[in-house]
Amino acid sequence: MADPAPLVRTERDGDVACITIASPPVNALSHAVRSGILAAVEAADADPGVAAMVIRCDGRTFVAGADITEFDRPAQEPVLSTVLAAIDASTKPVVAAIHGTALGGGLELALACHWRVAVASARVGLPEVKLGIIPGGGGTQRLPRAAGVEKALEMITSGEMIGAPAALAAGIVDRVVPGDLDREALDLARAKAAEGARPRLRDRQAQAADAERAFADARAAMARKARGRQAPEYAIQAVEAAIARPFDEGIQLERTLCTELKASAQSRAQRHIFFAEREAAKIPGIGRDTPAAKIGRAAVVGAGTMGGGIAMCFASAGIPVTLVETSQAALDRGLATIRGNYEATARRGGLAADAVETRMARIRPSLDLADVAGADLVVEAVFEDTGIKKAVFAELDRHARPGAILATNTSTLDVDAIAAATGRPESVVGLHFFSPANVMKLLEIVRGRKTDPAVIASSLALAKRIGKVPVVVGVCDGFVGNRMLRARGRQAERLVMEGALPQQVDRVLYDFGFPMGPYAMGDLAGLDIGWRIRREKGLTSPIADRLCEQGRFGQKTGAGWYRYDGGSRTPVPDPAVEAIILEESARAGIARRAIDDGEILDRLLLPMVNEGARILEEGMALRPGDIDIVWVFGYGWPIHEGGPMHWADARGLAAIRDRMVELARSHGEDFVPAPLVERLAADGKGFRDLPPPA
Ligand code: T1G
Repeated sequence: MADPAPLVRTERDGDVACITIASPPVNALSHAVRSGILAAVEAADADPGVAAMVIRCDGRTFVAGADITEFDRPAQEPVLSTVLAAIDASTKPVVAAIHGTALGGGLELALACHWRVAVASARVGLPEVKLGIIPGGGGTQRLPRAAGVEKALEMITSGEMIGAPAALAAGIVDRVVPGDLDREALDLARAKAAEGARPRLRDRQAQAADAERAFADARAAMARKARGRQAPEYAIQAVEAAIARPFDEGIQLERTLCTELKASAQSRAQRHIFFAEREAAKIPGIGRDTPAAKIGRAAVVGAGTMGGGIAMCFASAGIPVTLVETSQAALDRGLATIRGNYEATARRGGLAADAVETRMARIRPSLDLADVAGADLVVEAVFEDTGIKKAVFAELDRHARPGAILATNTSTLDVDAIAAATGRPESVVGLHFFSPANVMKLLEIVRGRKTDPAVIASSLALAKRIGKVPVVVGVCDGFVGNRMLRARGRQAERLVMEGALPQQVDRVLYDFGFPMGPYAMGDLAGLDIGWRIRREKGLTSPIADRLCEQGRFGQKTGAGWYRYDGGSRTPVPDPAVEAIILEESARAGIARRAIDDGEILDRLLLPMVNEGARILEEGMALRPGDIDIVWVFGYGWPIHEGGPMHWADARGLAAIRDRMVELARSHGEDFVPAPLVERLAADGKGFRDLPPPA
């Protein structure tokens, strides 16, 4: 057998050594790649026939960073900093030629070079914080020296990428080239060799307009945006060292902090989410050869909160969309809300002013359902009622073109029953967006009994195009997310009946890392919907029913579980609510007791884990990681806790099972361990040990 192609090779172009990294798919810096670069740089430096070097990549991108799959193993020499030290020590100029994305260790490699040339479409960033770590190849020391402290802090703490033109303006790349990247890089290398120029970022002083203020601002921003996460604070400390200490000391500190974070539970959780997000898009039986329809035009039926938000998703992604309502007033209201949302984003600087009009122009309002005829995909977002939805689908069946995808945005109803209202159930799928649909990343793709695999493939491709994170789920009451939410909600209600107050329950979840607890969330969503559904089904919820009877529907009425004074969105605990709670506890004959935070957390989260296990047993989710993705991207489960199934694994499933058994004694069946929990715990395993779906 022929030797495999080398991951790093050197070719000579005159007196320039062109070092190419060829390690698909993203040229990650695995041990073999690091060794290859080091050997190539040292060889070129020692070769008297070489005057300069270019480092470039084959394939779709420059180096996208360290190889994340190696993080669980001890670091093996040459580590990245050893490779970069060799570039620092090089007696010949080294030019990085960047296309695609230079991320993490990839950007650090480029920053260690003497010059950086990029194509205009290239993007660069240090996304390490998104994996719960900080850069470990000198990024926290070289980026502030290249771009200044303010810019470096912004990029390193957010992890966001910037485009080549912005990188040029910031001083991160030296040239953006319109034409042949390799040619330009080679020419530059030769010219610099002739000049004898070899500027190193390590020799520069990092500049700051107002360093003290920059660090204080970064800390304040992170306290808001990354509450509970360690990595951003460590990143700030490392950047502080970039101005306060000599380069080599800064590198040392960065390395220590990065190594500590790599071993942390938070980083393990965030890496789990990185890979789970990519796994979730892989569905057995659906491959590259499954034909996915190109969505040229979409239609949305219903211009309410959900429908309007969904239409925005399409318009923002450049997909023209027909928005259908039954009355002009409803249509006008819907369009005004959409415009208001876009304008608000533009005011905050998130959107160019003319982009508001471009996007609005992509939305074609209509009062005639027959107008869905031109669409490749129709999303129904009408009132949550099976009868109404079936009637809409019967109509869609008449008007939509053959082969169009017919999607329902139902959050609870039976997608198979809705599909049966059409003569083409194979074209019907659930596309469950989360509110607000233009903001929340999660998309549950609900696969009906008869849904064609090509429709699933198209839905997955569409999700990627509109920037959503898709998870394919089966048809069951509440699908994955809301089904588990209900398990949590039952306990939230009981905790309040037994002795806790809404603000205590909410605080425990907030402290865990959720943006808000169930009571604040209920007030935000509105309590009247649940009340109406309970009445229809003949159900009661003593405290919530009384709040609704008093017209306390949540934020929109200025009062719900909390008070909202003068139109404020800040929940204020309300003695009137406490009085109702005490009365209802007494009426139910419950002697209230103090409930500690630990019990509250277990009572809320363990039933979710248990319900998640049942969802897996029933095959309603393909993998535990899919459930984690639903919770992180749809419900604000803190990413550094990795989602409910990862959280249970991290705590140890045997310990989880034991605690469930203990709680089941006094709190009933929500805590009786699901057979899957029992089985895995008995074998000393976790959800992560389940075999991949076949
Ligand atoms: N390591 C290992 N595998 C990776 C990888 C990486 N860095 N990046 C991507 N993959 C795999 C991914 O799992 C998938 O595999 C395939 O490549 C294609 O990815 C020392 C500490 C580059 C923008 O965080 O953001 O550098 O599923 O589906 O949409 O400071 O991948 O096909 O089997 O996402 O075109 C910092 C992470 C590391 C970049 C491409 N770097 N990657 O997006 O394809 S830490 C990152 C991405 C670090 C140093 C340190 C994206 C992408 P599979 P994909 P894509």
